Amino acid sequence: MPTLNSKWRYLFMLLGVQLIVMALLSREAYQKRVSYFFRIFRKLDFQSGMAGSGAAHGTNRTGADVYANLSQLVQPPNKEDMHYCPVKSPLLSGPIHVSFPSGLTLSQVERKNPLVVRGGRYRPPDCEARHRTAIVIPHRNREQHLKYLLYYLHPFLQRQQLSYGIYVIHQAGDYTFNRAKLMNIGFREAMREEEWDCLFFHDVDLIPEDDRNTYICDKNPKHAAIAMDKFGYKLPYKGYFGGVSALSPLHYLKMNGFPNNYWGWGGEDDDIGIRVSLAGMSISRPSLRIGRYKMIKHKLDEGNEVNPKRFSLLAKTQQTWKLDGMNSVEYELVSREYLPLYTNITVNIGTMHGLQPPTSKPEPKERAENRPGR
Ligand SMILES: [Mn+2]
Repeated sequence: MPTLNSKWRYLFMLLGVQLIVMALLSREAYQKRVSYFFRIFRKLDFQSGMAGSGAAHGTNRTGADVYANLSQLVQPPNKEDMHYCPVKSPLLSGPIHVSFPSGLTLSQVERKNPLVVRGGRYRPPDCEARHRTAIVIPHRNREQHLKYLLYYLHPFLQRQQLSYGIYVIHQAGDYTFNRAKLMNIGFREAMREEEWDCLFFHDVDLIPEDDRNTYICDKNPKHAAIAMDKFGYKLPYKGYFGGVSALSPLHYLKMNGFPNNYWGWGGEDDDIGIRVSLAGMSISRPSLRIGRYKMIKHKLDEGNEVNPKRFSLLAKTQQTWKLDGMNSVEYELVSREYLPLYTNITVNIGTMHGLQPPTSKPEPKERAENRPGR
């Protein structure tokens, strides 16, 4: 006859077995499913008013409000005694809380960033920045993502006391998308405006989650998006160079920029990684703890289908990198607009068959008097 005691023993044994199974599953490919269950609990936790508590737990740690402590930024009474900013910004706080509130508008982002000037430029009001960084964002039909990125990126860069500018390189028309070619164009268009000492090539859907991930260049080309939520906050493979990377103008020219011949999704980031080593450089990376990014979930875009040629192209990088890149990029500038939060550069980049005029040519919006600093 089973006593109460043996019933309990049964129950504990069952629980134990379940725990072991869970542990095994979470180690293997089922990690996603298990973390889904945990997330349900965390959501409840979040809803009961725990948002922004600053507590760090597991991989889904919450962090500070990215706008916290930016109200301290004011112009000093006399601009003559401006000193260099400190080597380490006192505004940094580590993990940033990232969520995507519906109903956010660009004018709200503008109001939250009163010190950002036309074209998406900023310099610290109270000290002379040690670094000048341009952010280059290839873009088409991702207005929602861009809005969230701007919401997070502006205060993130201000916390780092950088002098910066944001360039959105918009591919005109609906021909196949070409991310790497747009970045070559971003490099050229940004450098002709200012002597940036570092360029961050930034996917529109990746939000940095730790403000110690400084947007400055290293001695070697830097791969910054090393820990994305999409890959379980780990590097997916050793040579991965996708998402967000940082190169100085010297790095960029040394490797002849990026390839122009990757049309559609995939491969170009690996090509860029290979170029880095072919040009005799190595890849630098921040630590896994701070190179963290949240990706805004989305489906594969129309006009950005998986590129079936990507593997055969990759096999030829060694033969092609000196011929195809910054020294061969061809495009047609359609417009340059200095918007409140970024500089929008619309370009016709043609197709893999060459540079043809777009079917309907939009009116050029560029006006000389609109240009800052030239
Ligand atoms: Mn994406």
